[in-house]
Amino acid sequence: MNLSSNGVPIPCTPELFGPLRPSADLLPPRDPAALRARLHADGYLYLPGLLDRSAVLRLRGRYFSLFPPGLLAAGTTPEDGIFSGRVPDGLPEYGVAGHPAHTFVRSAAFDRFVSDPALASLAALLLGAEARMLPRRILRHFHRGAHRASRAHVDFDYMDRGSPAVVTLWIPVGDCPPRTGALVYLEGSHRLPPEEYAPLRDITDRPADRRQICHDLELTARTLGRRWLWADFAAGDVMVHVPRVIHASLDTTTDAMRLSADVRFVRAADTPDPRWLTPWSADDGA
Ligand SMILES: O=C(O)CCC(=O)C(=O)O
Repeated sequence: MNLSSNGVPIPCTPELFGPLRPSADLLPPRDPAALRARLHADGYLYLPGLLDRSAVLRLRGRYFSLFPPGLLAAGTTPEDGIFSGRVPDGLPEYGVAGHPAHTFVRSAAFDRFVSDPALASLAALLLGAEARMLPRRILRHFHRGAHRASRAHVDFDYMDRGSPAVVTLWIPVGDCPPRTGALVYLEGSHRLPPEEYAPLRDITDRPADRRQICHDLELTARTLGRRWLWADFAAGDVMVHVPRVIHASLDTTTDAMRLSADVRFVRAADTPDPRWLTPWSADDGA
């Protein structure tokens, strides 16, 4: 399997990659205390099949239906989300006003989907208190050929002006194996002191933005002596992670496009980072 992130190849070897540990067997009513302990031990929870697969695929279809003709391959459906190889002319920049992603995160259908009580009750269980979803919910859509993905980072660096007790839920909106651009987590990295990865920030392809750690995932893994943990995500799966775990995404190289949502919860009584209190726009600078 040829994998890359932001155009930089990363060899698919056992030294650099390992499997994410599934935790769906601990979901309530089975063992809530063990689920919480697992999140703190691993820095993430991989929950295959938490959501209804058909509801996730319907959401995928609704999003891709918003595009003008030409984005989807002939003879395929919006639910398939298969890239034609061409982005229609005249679309605004990704995620800014007028782009379908900007419209979609403000839509009733998206709001209903992320307001699924299963997500809020999971967040409440993990936070140990009533949970509040932050209104800045991000939709990420990547297609093959763009060589664009999320660089290695920790969420904390983007939300350090409010309560640090945050849980992020990453929801693939469609099947998302590594070649479709899956998220990968650096094993045990939530326990690393930030000074340990600070030098990597000088090697990034975006030196002006100190929040990202590095765009080179092989270099990150080798420097920190840890593997990237991966899974063959399917529609219906949910990942949960803590603000200090290093994660990144892989480039999309399949015809199927990568679509995902990330939503975050804090304790209802806590003060959240004010930048996360308004709906996401790709140019909001947060
Ligand atoms: O979906 C991605 O590529 C990045 C998502 C992410 O960083 C997050 O959910 O915290």
